Amino acid sequence: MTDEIPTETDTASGADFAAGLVEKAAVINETLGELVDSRTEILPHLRKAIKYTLDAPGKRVRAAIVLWSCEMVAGEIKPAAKTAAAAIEMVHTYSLVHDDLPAMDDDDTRRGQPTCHKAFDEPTAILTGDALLTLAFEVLAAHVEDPAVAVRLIKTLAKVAGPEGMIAGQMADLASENTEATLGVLKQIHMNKTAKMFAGAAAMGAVAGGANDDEIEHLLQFGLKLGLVFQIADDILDVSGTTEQLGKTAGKDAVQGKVTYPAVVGLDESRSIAVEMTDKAMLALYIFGKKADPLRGLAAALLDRTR
Ligand code: GRG
Repeated sequence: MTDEIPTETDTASGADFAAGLVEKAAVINETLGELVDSRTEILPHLRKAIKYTLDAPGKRVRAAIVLWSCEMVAGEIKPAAKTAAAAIEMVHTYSLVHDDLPAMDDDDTRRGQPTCHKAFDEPTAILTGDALLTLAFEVLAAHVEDPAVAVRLIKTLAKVAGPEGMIAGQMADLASENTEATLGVLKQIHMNKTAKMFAGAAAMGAVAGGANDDEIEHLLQFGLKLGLVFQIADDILDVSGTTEQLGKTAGKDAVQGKVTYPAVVGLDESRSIAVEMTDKAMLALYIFGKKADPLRGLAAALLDRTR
């Protein structure tokens, strides 16, 4: 271990990061395919909808963080990390399917294709989300060999995705539409809605890799900061990106009166806050030294992402 704080030149290049993400996404897609295919009693219509949503080209960022985090602490991707990566991708995908429903954000496009309720119907989309959410916890219970690791992974995922995490954020996000939220309230919403899932991903990878409590805590802090940057970038892209580029409807936040960073502090200040948060994310990695370079590359790339 080293207490040296790496400089920008120590981080992986954008090309390294992109190649790393492609490699991780292949592992995640294969694991997701195996896990769903091995559940032979899923009815054909539901299976079709599950595969439709899971096979769509999501970026797999949260799942990749699980794998990078495990690789960093253990020197390899442990089987438990593959299961954990698939589980968090299932929970994330469920949240997108439900978020797109008419009762929530009412969207037609997701991951570059018609949303689940448009391609199928609303009851199927509700049940697809329910199925992905429950399957995530079943695979962790069934496939993680060490029961203590399985319980810790289940607890972490439930905490960050549940009523004190993503669901709290979604609830507050809906309640804040067309209100004048302060920066503090906005940060709280983004922390819960988005950042905690990133923190959970980083912590789950660490748990799967056998990290100690101090390492897990640093990775949780890294994930929180990174997740906030990811959401600020999302808010900025909603203003500056196109629907084709994003694979989802651009410009919706303003139409729906969403509380976002650009709406509250403007585009320039949003970018400054994202840069500052990225620095804080990098700082949380200092205890890992050079081994954290892939996560540093990820943090640098998320700051400048275009989709
Ligand atoms: C419905 C319980 C429930 C929660 C919904 C995820 C979410 C909470 C809402 C979706 C809308 C939104 C802007 C959420 C913030 C998190 C976010 C930016 C999600 C999109 O994640 P990406 O860009 O998506 O990683 P892909 O498709 O690449 O996986």
